[in-house]
Order: sequence, then structure tokens, then C-alpha cells
Amino acid sequence: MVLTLLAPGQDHIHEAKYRMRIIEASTTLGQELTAHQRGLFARDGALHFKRFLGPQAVADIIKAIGEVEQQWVHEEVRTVRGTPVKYGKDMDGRPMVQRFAFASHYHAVLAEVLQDPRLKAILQLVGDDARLGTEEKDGLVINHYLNASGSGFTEMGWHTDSIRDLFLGKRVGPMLNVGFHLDDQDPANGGLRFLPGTHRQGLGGMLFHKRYFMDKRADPREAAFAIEAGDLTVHDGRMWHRVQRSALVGEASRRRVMYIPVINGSYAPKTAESRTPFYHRFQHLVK
Ligand SMILES: O=C(O)CCC(=O)C(=O)O
Ligand SMILES: [Fe+2]
Repeated sequence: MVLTLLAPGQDHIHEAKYRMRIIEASTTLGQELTAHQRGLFARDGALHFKRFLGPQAVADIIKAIGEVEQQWVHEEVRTVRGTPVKYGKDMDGRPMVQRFAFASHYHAVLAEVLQDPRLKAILQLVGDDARLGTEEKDGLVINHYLNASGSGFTEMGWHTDSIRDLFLGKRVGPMLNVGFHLDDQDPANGGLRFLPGTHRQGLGGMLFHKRYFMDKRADPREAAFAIEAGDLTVHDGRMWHRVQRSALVGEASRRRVMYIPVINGSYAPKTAESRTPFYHRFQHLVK
């Protein structure tokens, strides 16, 4: 079943008159993925599991993120293993971290989330040799969006995550991004948008389907998830996606989500000596 609602598109009013597809949540995540779950992922390139984390776990994670934030603000951490940290100002004018990288190395609570045995079922989508990229790519990334005057992170233009492999001169290998959602997100107000099926587009589509990060316009074929805090999502790294700026402002627009990549193939850990990859020079386009 496909649910629909009117997209907000407040930035692009002329495009707002289409019905956005909401990808229905799949059945609960068990020890193994069901044939149906695998089928949905093969077709759409995305899956949504409700209530993977309970309210207490979400609260604990948010507290842990706050502690890491305090430490990084205090120590003026600019990059972690070569990946830039994004800063902004919170509602009260205090500095805030809006994009963390390799966060699981900075708090036991964040490391523990990644030990959850249910994540093993997700690895099956890539294969027997799949692993969580806690040391690779940008590790555990935490995005903290806020639609307010001091914020440096409100939206993100169209992109695929796999393009980074090309910039690093690597073959585009299988890659998933697993998202732990920490705030409710009514898709009518903004949040993640993606083009189902574009993970099957091949290299040409991955390179040229849209203008990377510059294009922020809604697409009539885009889909979204109806997210509650604690939900888990998975998307294929080759799939086109973007983040729609919240139609709300201030506290009600706050959206926190953590992503860990699932990868296979040769192990390519980042270290304190790692240099900033070229693709991070696009960071200034993301505000
Ligand atoms: O915030 C999201 O849900 C998606 C973020 C994203 O696409 C990214 O960090 O690459
Ligand atoms: Fe992404």
C-alpha cells in the first residue's frame, strides 16, 4: 500500500502540487530478514523499521550526543580522522555540533548502539563479508538539523552516498546507510526524500541524474518515510536522496539522525593522520 500526502515544497511553490509517496514501514526486524523485506529493498533501495529503539534508549543517545558535543565545542575539534565537523548556533545562541563523524569512538553509549545483534540481519543485504564501517568512510555520522537563524545545517541537496567511492578512486562497491532516527519527522514538514529504484540506475545515472548537492528541488517521483523517534531506516548508497528543510522553525524543526555505513571488500580505516577527502570540499554547499 502506498500512502500519499501533499508535499510542502515551501521553497518551490510552483512544484508543490504533487502527491508524495510515503514508503510504508516494513514488518519488525528479526534475526533474519524475511523474503518480503529483501524484496522491498531490492525494489525500492530503502527499508523502514518502526521502534527499533525505545524511548529510554533514544533519551540516552541524545544525552550522550550532548556530552560529546560539549567536549568537541570545548576542545574546538575541527576534523575527526580527516572529516570536517560542522558547527552552528543553537536556539540559545550557544555553539552546537551539527555534523559529527566517527562519533562511536567518543562515547560508550554510542558504541553500544552499534553492538545491537539485530543489525546483523541488515548486513545480510550486502552479504556474508559485510561489516559496519565504524572506522571507515565517516564512521558513525550524526546529523543535527535545526531551522533557526544561527543554524548551519537545515537541508541537503540531492546526492548519492556512493559517489564518495569514486572521489576516492575506488570501485563503487555495495554500501548501505543505516539510520537511527532520534526525533519524530512528519514528512509533510520535511526530512529525508529519496527516489525509489535509483539504486539500480548504473554508473551514468549515479553521476548525472541530478546536479550533486546544488539541486535542492522537490521531485515528483520522490518518496519519504513517516518517522517516529526510535525508528531505523536503511538506504542503498547508490540511491539518490536529499533532505527537505523543515517547514517548521525553531525547536519544532530539530531533527537528529545517526548513520552508520554497511560495507564489504578491502578494509580502509581512517586514522588521526587521514587527510580530508576532496568530496568534503562540497561541505560549504550544505547549509
Ligand atoms: O539526514 C538524513 O536523513 C540524510 C543525510 C545524508 O544524506 C547524508 O548525511 O549523507
Ligand atoms: Fe546521504
